Amino acid sequence: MRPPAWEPRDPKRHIHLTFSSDLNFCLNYIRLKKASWSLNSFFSVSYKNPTSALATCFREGAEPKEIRIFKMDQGGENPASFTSALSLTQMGVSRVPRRYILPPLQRNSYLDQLLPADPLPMLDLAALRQPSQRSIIVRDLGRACRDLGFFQVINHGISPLVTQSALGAASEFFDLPVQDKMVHFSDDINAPVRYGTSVNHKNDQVHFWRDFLKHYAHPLSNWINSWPSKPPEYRNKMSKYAREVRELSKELMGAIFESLGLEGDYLRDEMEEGSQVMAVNCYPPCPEPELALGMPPHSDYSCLTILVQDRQGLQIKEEKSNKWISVPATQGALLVHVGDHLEVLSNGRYKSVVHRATVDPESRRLSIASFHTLSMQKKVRPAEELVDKQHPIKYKESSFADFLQFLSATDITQLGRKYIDTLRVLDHHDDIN
Ligand SMILES: O=C(O)CCC(=O)C(=O)O
Repeated sequence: MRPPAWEPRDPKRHIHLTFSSDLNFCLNYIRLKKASWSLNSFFSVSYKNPTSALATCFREGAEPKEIRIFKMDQGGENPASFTSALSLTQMGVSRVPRRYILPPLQRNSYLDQLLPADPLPMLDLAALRQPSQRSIIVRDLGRACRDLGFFQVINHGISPLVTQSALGAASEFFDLPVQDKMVHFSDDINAPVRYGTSVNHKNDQVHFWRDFLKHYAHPLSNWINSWPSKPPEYRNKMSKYAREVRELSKELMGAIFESLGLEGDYLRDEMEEGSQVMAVNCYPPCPEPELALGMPPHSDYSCLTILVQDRQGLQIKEEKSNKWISVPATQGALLVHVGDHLEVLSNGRYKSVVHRATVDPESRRLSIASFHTLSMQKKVRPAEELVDKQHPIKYKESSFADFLQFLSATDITQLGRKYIDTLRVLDHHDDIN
């Protein structure tokens, strides 16, 4: 018999869901273990198919502490495993397991919140298409990118039907049985389609209350066939949104370059060939939202990230006060983050926004973040037009591929591990704090 893929470390405290390529082996192993665990174990198999089992063992009356989902490779070897936040919620945990508990200073506390004096920028993009108003909205866009690195847009051209369908497809995906989602599970952050949890669960010291599906989205024809085939309408609904949000990103980038005084066609071809990655996020109801977060503070690697959500949960950091601002949900609005690559391109005139996702005790939240930057290997560097004696080069060049390398080697959930910090050129004027 092949050795078991995973040995419980402390069967008195731990609960396991086990995936195996060999159903009988898996079930026999658990039955065998059950006796030696000498627990009042309850044992059930939730899902079965010829190649997998999902089993639950727990002491009667005990709180589930840990759930492991296994996926073997095709030969039944190399088990990869993770704990899904959604499975924990579905099991009805009333406390978050220890691995989700943040140090007190990193929790979502009202003491760290800022109620801004002015409402967050909400830009009406209809004005971009009206020659008499364009310069005003371009100026406002520039101001939002400079002051906060964040704004919301309305009249963005994407119909509510398209955004609602995409969020509906996301919801149906997360509602699938575990084995259908596990088809897309991967530990490899370079995988073009990846179902997972937390941020980079292999590296994360503290885990985050999020399950996600990430997939590349441009050129769509290269990737769409590897997107989930279940639920059946997923590809159709998500691709409609992917196409439209990409058009919006190009329109916004054009206007933002204009606000920097760059030529109208600046990097137009490069953005046309650029990359688009979509992160479809699910933040299940969390029994102790004051102890955990859905996403840690981070900035995005992209030039721009456009986010659609079904309810409130995003917080952005106001750098001056070092406090968090909760972004109110506005029907029909899309949220836009300045990412690290735009900070680099603008040579620091615009700042990538640090943000995080909070969780709610009652409601599940869904969001779809669409990340836009140049193609995988293309280096982003400060625009020559924005570099002179008064504004010396502040950043090294970097590509999306460089970011992935950074992410695979770094636990970004630890405070102070920001990609943009690795790109800064240090000189005696530098004021990193
Ligand atoms: O869901 C959110 O509000 C934030 C998502 C996010 O930051 C991300 O996917 O990188």
